[in-house]
Parts: sequence; C-alpha cells; structure tokens
Amino acid sequence: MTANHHILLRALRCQPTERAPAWIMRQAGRYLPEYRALRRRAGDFLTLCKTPELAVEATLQPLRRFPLDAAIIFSDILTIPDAMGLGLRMEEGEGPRFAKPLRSDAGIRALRAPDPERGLRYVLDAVQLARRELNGSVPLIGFAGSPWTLAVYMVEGAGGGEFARSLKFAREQPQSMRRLLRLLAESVAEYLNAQIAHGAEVVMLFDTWGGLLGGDYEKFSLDHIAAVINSLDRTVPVIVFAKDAGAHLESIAACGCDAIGVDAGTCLADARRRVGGRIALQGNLAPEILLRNNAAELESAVRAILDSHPAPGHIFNLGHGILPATNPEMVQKMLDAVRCHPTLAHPPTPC
Ligand code: 1CP
Repeated sequence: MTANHHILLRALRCQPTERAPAWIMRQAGRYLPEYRALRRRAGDFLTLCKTPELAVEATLQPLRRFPLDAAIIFSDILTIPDAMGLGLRMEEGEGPRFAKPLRSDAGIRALRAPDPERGLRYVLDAVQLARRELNGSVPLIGFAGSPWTLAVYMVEGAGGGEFARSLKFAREQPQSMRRLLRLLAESVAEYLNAQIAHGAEVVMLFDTWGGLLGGDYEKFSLDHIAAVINSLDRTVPVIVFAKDAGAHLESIAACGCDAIGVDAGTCLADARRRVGGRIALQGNLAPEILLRNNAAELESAVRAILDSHPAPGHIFNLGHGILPATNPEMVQKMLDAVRCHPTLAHPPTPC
C-alpha cells in the first residue's frame, strides 16, 4: 500500500508539505516517443486502452523518465459511452467518433448503466496491475469524465467541435438531457467505486466542457458531479477538474470534492481566497508555455504559480492536458523547477 503520508495525499488533505507535489494531466501520451512506439505496437489507441499490460506500460512510461508524484491510469473518459454500446472509434489525427450518437429521448431511454465488472473489466484489471507494478512508490489516480462532459460527446458523436448540438439539446429537451445525466452519474459512480475497489488511491472527474454552460453550469454539470461524489466510497480523495468554470469556484468547492483542478485562466491566490482553506487546489501552468522551448521563461512561470500559492493544499499541474508537440526536456525542466522551490511561509502573491 502507498503510505498514507505520501506528499500527494497530504497535499490533497491540505496538510503541510515540504514542496508542492507535481504530476501532469495527460502525462502518458503523444509527446513521448516511447508512447508513440507503444501505440504502434498495439495497432491503435483503443487496443492500447483495452489490453491491461499495454495500458499499464503507458501508465508507467512517464514515471520512468520524470520525478512525478502520481501515476494516472492510462485510459480515456469515453470508455463508459463505449461500454454503453455507442460504437467508439478513435481515428488517428481525428479524435473520438461514435457510430451511434444520441439524438432522441428514445435513444436515451434505451441506454443502461454498464456493469464495470463486466463491460469495463479491462480498466479494472489495468488498475489492479498498475498498483502492483507501482509497489507503493506513488499513488495511482483513477478517473472518469463528468456526466455533462460525457453527454456532450454522446450527443455530438465526435470531439473537437463547438458542441452546439448538445447545448441546443440541453436547452430544448432539458428533461431528456437530465435523464441522460442521471444515468451517467450512476454509471460514473459505479465505475469509480470499482476503480477504488481495485486499487485507485485518488479519483478525478474531468469536467472539460462544463464551462460551455454559462449560467446553466450548476443545473447541467455541477449538480450531477455532486451526485457522483455523494455515491462514492469516500475512503479516497476526489479531484474535480473544472475547465473554464472559474466563475463557479465557490459552488464547486461545496460539491463534496477534496480538490479542484483549475485551468490556466484562474489566479490561484484568488481561487484560494474564494474557496477557503479546506479544499486543495491543483494546477495551473498554461500548457502552451512548454511549447516555447524557453527554459528561463518556463522556470519563472513555474515560480510565479508556486509563489501565488505558498500552500499547504497545492498540487502543481498544468491548467489542461500536455500538448502533443511538447518537448520532453521542457517537462524535466518544469518538474526540476517545482522540486527546488520549497513551500515558504509567505503570503500569496497576486497573479
Ligand atoms: O492518438 C492517441 O494516442 C490518442 C490520444 C489520446 C490519449 C493519449 C486520447 C484520445 N485519450 C488519451 C488518454 C487520456 N485521455 C488520458 C490518459 C491518462 C493520462 O496520462 O493523463 C486521460 C486522463 C484522458 C482524458 C480525456 N479524454 C479528456 C479529459 C481531459 C482533458 O484533457 O480535457 C477528454 C476530453 C478526452 C476525450 C479525448 N480522448 C482522446 C482525444 C483526442 C480526446 C479529445 C477530443 C476533443 O477534442 O474533444
């Protein structure tokens, strides 16, 4: 078992740490040449996800290179809609696509919550195997998409767009959308509880598209995140990643989560003032800064973030997933800069 005093777990409980722990959203992925080779070996992305030995290899690859304070299971948020039978395909350079997107109330009524022990067995096996391989070195994070973010992909049938169709669906057929969100909340809670039962030591909900909702954010996204958290086996901390939802930090802090993953547009010092002292904050370097290949600029951006939140209760991360064009050497420099920046008892500096 990972010791309870691991730096990531302490930071998630807002306990004192000697420095901010650090990991990277999408730390396993296309910016690593060894990941690209592994995906070629697997043949395609979904086979990589669905073969536990290969998914565990992808999970461990970034940890062999970098001094990271967490592992995140290699998988995708779209495993649930795939297990519901929507026919997921992941085309190279195109992103995800569903053969059978949801376009009607009848389509939603026909859906059932997948039994994770059966339809998502491959993820649970990967979680269990990853825990064994990590052997207590760093905690393993399990994850799922938020109900709203999953609903967006299921209604649109593809990623990468403006998502006008799902917003229209939510506004014109709110009852059907709520039916879908309730089913997804149930599915996500069962899936995360199964990941916890198989060894996940932290769980994270990715609400990548909640920010699209503006004033309807609580109704269509946050209320369903709260329902998921309310049904979780609360032996492990829960992180909610909230992209473009900086306006709602106070209500996110009240949804039952232990930590909020904040995007690069949110000032950490401000966020801390707004959420109080009991919720940890994770983030929030803009991933684009790594693309500039300018070590001095990168180091000062890292320092500015750490100074804006002297902590306790801060986990260093990016404000969104690392970009495929990132040079891995810059990742090393970023993590070195975090490691040599002790947690000082000074007041936060404004962003
Ligand atoms: O070609 C490839 O190899 C596929 C690229 C890829 C990868 C590496 C996809 C397709 N998913 C993943 C892995 C993944 N996805 C992880 C792995 C664990 C890690 O190392 O962090 C995680 C946590 C995710 C989560 C995920 N998938 C999110 C939420 C986080 C975020 O970045 O906002 C979302 C929105 C997705 C959907 C998805 N999957 C893949 C792509 C290209 C996308 C985005 C599609 C779009 O543009 O809308």
